[in-house]
Amino acid sequence: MRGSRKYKHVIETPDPGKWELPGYEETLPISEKSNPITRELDKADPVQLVQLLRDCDAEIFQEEDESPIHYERLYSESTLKRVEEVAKRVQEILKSPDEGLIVLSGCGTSGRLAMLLSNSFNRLLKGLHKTPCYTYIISGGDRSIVTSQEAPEDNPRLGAEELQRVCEGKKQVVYIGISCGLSAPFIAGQLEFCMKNLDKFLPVLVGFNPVNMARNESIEGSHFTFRQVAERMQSLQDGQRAFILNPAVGPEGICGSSRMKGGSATKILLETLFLFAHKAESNVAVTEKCLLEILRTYERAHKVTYSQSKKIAALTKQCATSLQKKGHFYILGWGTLGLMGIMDAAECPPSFQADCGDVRGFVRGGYNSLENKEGDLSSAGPEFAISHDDFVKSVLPSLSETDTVLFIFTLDDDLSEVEKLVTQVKEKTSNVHAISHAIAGQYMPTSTKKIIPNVIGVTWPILFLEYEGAFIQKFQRELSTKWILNTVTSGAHVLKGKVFKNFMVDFKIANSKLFHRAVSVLQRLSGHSQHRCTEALLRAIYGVQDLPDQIKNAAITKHAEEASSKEKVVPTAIVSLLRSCTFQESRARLDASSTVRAAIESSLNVPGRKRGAESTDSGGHS
Ligand code: F1P
Repeated sequence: MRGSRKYKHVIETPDPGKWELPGYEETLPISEKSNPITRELDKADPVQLVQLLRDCDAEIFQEEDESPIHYERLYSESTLKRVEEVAKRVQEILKSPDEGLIVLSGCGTSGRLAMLLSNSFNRLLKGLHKTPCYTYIISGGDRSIVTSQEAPEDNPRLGAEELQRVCEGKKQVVYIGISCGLSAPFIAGQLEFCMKNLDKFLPVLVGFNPVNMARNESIEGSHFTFRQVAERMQSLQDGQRAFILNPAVGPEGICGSSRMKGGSATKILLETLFLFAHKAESNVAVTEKCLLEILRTYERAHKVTYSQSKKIAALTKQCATSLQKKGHFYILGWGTLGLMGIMDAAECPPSFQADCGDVRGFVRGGYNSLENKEGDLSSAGPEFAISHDDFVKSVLPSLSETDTVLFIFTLDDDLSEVEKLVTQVKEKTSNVHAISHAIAGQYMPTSTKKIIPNVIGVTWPILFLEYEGAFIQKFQRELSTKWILNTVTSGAHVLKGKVFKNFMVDFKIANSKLFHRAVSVLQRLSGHSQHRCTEALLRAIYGVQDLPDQIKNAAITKHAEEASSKEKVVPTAIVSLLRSCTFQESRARLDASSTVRAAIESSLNVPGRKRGAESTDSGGHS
């Protein structure tokens, strides 16, 4: 395939994976398939783990091929063309910022990225003495930036109301709804609202599944499914009244974890689109070549980042050691790199049932630096304390040798401040690491080098670009940091036994998408029917062996509400299915086992159990 590549690539993208072949986990959308690259992720050592996740990330840049099912990709002509079309519409807003607005909206990681991007491009405009015209919406409001609030994701009405509120008084709105899995009801509600008001709104959907794989379960409190909404948008696309940007980027390294590739691809795709729009607005002649040049800087970021694989592996191992010893992993960042730490930490509880204190992110300047709409939220609870001062006040006194602290900065940040904080931390723990971003020719001062024992030094080539060049550099650093952190925290939880093969097996069922994912994982691991797996899951959620009709017939959001405060729900259901035992016995076995993974492994090896069920292809978006 490589010979037929149209574009000159910066990195070697993997050959097309088995996931693209007809019949591979056929009933599942790409975003929920298990990636063949990471099938043995749970048996990998830290070095292999980083290599496997690196290869998964490289798939983002893979080109469309000529296999029987060929998916549209980031570099496909059709994708690039649509990016250009949307960029033109963004330019119209940039020309009359008082009347227009560009709204980015998403749930969870997608919403956090919506904030990051809207702030970045407003800053870019302010630097040119122009009026900021970007804004963001995150389901659950600004609290969801720092912590995971998954339930509002299920509410299409909330989404539509919030969009209407944000756009009041505006004449033209480019609305960009991000849902990596083409699945969030909150976003479906907003798209539906836009399509009812096409004179004012241009709806744009961003995600990483083809439309025929969009979620097709009915949405509570509405008459449409996500797929129906996406199909209507598709029919409006010919007349350029709506757009869908949905290149395939391959399944996640950890099945369904859209914070990883989904989040990275969102950042790459939308930053490229906006940079392109801004370039054109400044009357620079823009061509497809321009788009490709921007995309290539991201490919270069992949190469530069993973050239540090050995050190990333060492940090992953250290983070895992801390978590295994019931210690903590603290991430202290400067500027938007601090936000990358907060974003990463926020996803550990829902993905791995981590305690919200296990991995925590802090940013210099706290909420002032985040520039979130609702301002200082630190009074909302201890987990909302996110400044370095908060760290010094509330964490430092109890910091110990079991904890690991990671500092993330650029060599342009105030290094005396970094050194001061490192010195304080070193009095409590020797496990101090750093990610330091430099531009070629910049060197870390000896005083800093001396006090930080383990530094992942990422050096970026100088970009001879005009004003936007500085932003591209910032975007590269953010993405690189995101890749490292996703790898480190996901990898550490794999090493902690929270993943079986490449399936999350101990995640929080906090909304309907996650409920369906749980049933699908149960089917794939046990080989049992959807009905039997759903019942096993309900027993684990409600803690009853005989399920009354009242439970069986309750809405999925009710199950999610009940499950969100419970522990080990998914593992209990898995072990009970594998051993055909009660949920109580299953729970007791899990409690006696060293890790969730070990309990599942030993249950699979029970004598007399039907082998091979774990490879059964079933479940998915109905
Ligand atoms: C939204 C999201 C993810 C998060 C988790 C739950 O997904 O909140 O960001 O990592 O998996 O769902 P999506 O709507 O962007 O697919």
